[in-house]
Amino acid sequence: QEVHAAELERTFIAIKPDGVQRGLIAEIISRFERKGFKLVGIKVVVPTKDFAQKHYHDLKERPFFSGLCDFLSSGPVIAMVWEGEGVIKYGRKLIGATDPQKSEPGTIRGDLAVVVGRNIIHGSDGPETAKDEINLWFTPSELVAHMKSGVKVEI
Ligand code: RTP
Repeated sequence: QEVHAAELERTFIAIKPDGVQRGLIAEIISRFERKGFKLVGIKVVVPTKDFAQKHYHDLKERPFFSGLCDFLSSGPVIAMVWEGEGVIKYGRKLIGATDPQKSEPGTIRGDLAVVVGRNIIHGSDGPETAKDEINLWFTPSELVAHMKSGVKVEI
């Protein structure tokens, strides 16, 4: 059965500075990749504090907002867009609960993190947020169009 690009769901996933600093990039990418999701955009960015505040605008009333934005802008972040059926919800499942003390073993945070302020990864929490976050972090030309098979080039 053919799936058209327009029907394919996309989500924004970021490996936060602690995940990068701890050398967990490959480990995290590998979990999404082995599940069967497709990587359609990726870059290394050091966000400014202003940019971090835009990303976390929903949390601006929370007491940890400023510290959280300082942290997100403290070093390189791996910004990614992953594509696939159910990727928004299932991506959150792969990531695990926000507080690593409550994340199940087998999840990224459950296996690899200990405290909520250093939970190594971010994932969009719904279709609207996914769209907003993808638009905030990426331009359309930075994302590949969906291809039916992995390789398109014929030689
Ligand atoms: P994320 O957006 O990063 O995937 O996390 P989330 O939806 O699971 O959690 P959310 O409530 O949106 O919080 C965003 C990030 O804020 C940090 N946080 N710190 N100090 C605290 O009590 C606290 N609570 C949340 C976490 O890094 C969380 O991922």
